[in-house]
Amino acid sequence: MFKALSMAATFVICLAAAALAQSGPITVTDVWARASNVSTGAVYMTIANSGAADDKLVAARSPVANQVQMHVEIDDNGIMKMRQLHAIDVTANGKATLAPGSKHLMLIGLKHHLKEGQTFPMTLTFEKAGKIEVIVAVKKAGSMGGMKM
Ligand SMILES: [Cu+2]
Repeated sequence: MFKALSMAATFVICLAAAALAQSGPITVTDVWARASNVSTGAVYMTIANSGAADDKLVAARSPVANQVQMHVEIDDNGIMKMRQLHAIDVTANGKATLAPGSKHLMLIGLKHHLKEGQTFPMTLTFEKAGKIEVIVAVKKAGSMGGMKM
């Protein structure tokens, strides 16, 4: 009886967590961060918009960092640089892909290192869809370094 109840509770919590990554036509999936042992980190995700109106990500924050900025990596005469964005567009019936070498959310002033296997929460704010809470999974640091501020 007790086991059945706790399993049911776990199931409900999983459903709730999955449902939270959506608001209106906006769905956020594949949210992950690169492991980091320095004061900054990068978060990647896929944002889909199934609606008929354009939307945009206008802000993000997380308890693990003092600040979260929206960045894009650009190739400046062969040197990869990061530029801050004021918003990330998610067009109607389209999607925005945040991935290494392109757009990402930059964690500035990490309060602790990000270790592979950990998770942490992040709040995304969209102009129309409002706030969406996501859980970020920390993955291996990988070999795509060379990020310069
Ligand atoms: Cu960056």
